[in-house]
Parts: sequence; structure tokens; C-alpha cells
Amino acid sequence: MLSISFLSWADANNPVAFPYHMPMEKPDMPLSKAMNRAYQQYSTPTYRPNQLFTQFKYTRLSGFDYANGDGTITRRDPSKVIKANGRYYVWYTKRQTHTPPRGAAKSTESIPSSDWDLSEIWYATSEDGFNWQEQGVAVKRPPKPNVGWRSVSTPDILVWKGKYYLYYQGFLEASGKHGDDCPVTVSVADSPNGPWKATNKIVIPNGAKGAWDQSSIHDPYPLVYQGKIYLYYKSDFKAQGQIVRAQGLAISDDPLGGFKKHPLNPVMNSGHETTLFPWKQGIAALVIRHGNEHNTIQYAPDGVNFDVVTTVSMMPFAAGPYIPDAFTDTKNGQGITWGLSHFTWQGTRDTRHTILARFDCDLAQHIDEPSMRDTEYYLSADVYFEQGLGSIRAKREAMNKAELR
Ligand code: AAL
Repeated sequence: MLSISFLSWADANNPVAFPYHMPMEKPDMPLSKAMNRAYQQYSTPTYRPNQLFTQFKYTRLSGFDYANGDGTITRRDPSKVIKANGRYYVWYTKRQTHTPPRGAAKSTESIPSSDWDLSEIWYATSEDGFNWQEQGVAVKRPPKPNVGWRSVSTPDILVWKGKYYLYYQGFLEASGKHGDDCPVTVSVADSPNGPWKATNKIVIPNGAKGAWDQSSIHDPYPLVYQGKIYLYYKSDFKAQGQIVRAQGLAISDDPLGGFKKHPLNPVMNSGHETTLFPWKQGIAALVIRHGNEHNTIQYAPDGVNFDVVTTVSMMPFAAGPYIPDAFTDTKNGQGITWGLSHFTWQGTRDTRHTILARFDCDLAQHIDEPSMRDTEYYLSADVYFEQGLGSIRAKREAMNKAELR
């Protein structure tokens, strides 16, 4: 009796149930907003078969000295990794100062304001991607008043017609005096070992006053796409009193100049440091740290119009992946499996510094690593407890007590 009345309720209210075997094509039936998204937004019914879904796993690097973590040495913002002369190469910001950063107000000619103030661009090589040998400085700070005289940081590499180009942020004042404002400049070399010749020219200028990218051009990130240099970058604008971090694109066929900012900029509404790679016919991006779409991987079939294709966790900050086809103008981007990233805020308040690390992932067409395809991370409870409530714990205690009164 009970089951019969239940069945008739089900028939009357849900005459066609969503099938147990999900149809490949969107079925001709009313669907919820979420199930519409399942068909329209995502290429696969769940994350495992989605080639742009991955976990990220981290390994400590050997070969880098951090002065016992006393805050006087930082390495951060690694470039893409490239292969040359039978080795892997990476470039990065290195700060080696007699004190850790002290903030803009206390900064001097030798006291850094921020972790990337008073820095130079260094490079390292490796034969296995885990053990690295630091080779020395690639780009020093040029004499005042050249672009970058205060600090050169956050490099990325382009290989174009047999030459090597390093793009990087060139600070003309201590970061933090007025935001983190800077343009981008470029140095060129015939070999990844240098010597690097600075152009001392601004190659990606700040936007005009009032434009979204008027203040900073950060994290320059060149790829070769559609026969041209597609250089992505990050900037910040303001909305409702908030800082919005977004990413733009500038295109050129000359590495030393003529970059045209895309008319649809910003091309991403979220993210922090830039990490992109050729994927199939288009460009994929890791969108980290900030914005409505942080912790997503996105894809633009034309390198411009990005869609969220999956959400992920524990993303690499400032990731510089090894992208074998970054500069080949591929029409079928193969993806990435590893690279270097950084961990900021290491040490205590007085010894703050940043370390480089390796990340591994499965974002490549040619591999399928099942152990990289879980959404769950079983972390020690300490990882969560260390975040702590800090100063709001007292407020929360008082709030709970008041509620019980
Ligand atoms: C990084 C990057 C840029 C910023 C600073 C150093 O994460 O976005 O390089 O200027 O922080």
C-alpha cells in the first residue's frame, strides 16, 4: 500500500527522472541550472576524465642556500623552465640584502621595502628538475635612472628565432611607496648562459591614467601563439573600494617592441601571478589566489576568451612550468607535468623570505596519472590549526558567551 502511493507520487511529480547513465548529449528534458552547467560549461561529466583537472604535489628543491632562513636571502617568482644545452634552466628574483624587508617607510638604499625590492635576476640549472645548481646573476640592477635601477624582479623567458629574451619588472622606486607600481623591460642574449644585454627600455608600458592597468604591469609571461608573441601580464584596478587583480594580453611580432594591448583586456577577471600554456588549439591558464575565479583552471580556444573548465586546490603560486612547446607555435598544445613555484611568508615576522619549490601535476595530453586525479588531500590537522583564528578568537569567544547568556 505504502509503496504504491509512493510510486504514484513519484510518477506524478517526476515523470521523467534524470537517467542513471548520464546521456552524452544534453537530454531533451527540463534541467536544473547546475545540470545545465554540467553540459554547457564542463567538457566531462566529472573531474577525473577532465584533462585539465589535476592535483598539485610539491617537492623541496636541493641546491639553494637561504642563510638558515634568516630573511636575508629570498628566491621567488620563477620563470618558465626551459630545456637548453641538455639541461633545464630557470630564472628568478633573488634578493640578498643585509636585512629582511622593513616596509616602504623604513627602506633605504640598502634596506629593502618588500621581499622583491633591491633584487636581481639570477638563474639556475638542473639535470633532473629536483637538484639545482645556482649559476649566478643574469640581470643586475642598471644604474639610476634606467628602468629597474631600484629593483629588477619577476622574470620570464622567451626563446624567439634563436635568441633568448628575459622580460621582467623594472622598479623606479621602492615597491610599496606607491603601491607596487612598475612597468616591464627586457634583456636579450644569444645563449641562456648570457651575457644579457639590457635594452633599458620600457617594453610593456603602464596604461594611460585612468586605464585599468595604469599602475602596474606585473608577471610578464610570453608564449608563442598564432605566429606571434602573446605576452600575458597581471595588473590591478579598483572596484567598490576593492582591489581587483586581473590579467591582460599584449601581442607583438617583435620581442623588443611594438606590443599591442588586446582591445578586450583584461582577458581574465581573477588570478595573481600568470601561468599559462598552449593547450590543444588554444591557451590554458592556472588562476590562483585572487578574484571570483581563483582556484580554477581556464581555457581560451583563441587565447583571449577564457572559460572556467575546472576548480582545483593547493595551486602553485607564481608557477613557472616546463612547457616543451611554449615557443613552437604549436596548433596542438601538449600541456605540462611540472615546474617551479614559490612559497612566500616563510620564517617568522622578522625573518620573512620566500623559497622556490617544485610542483608536479597532470595537465598533459600524453600522460594519465591516476594518483593526480583526486579532489581529496589528506593533510595533517596541524596544517589547518596553524592558520589559527589569531586576534578574532577573543571576539568569537565573547560572541558565543553572549549567545548563551
Ligand atoms: C608577485 C608578483 C609580482 C609582484 C610581487 C613580485 O607575486 O605578482 O612580483 O610585484 O608579487
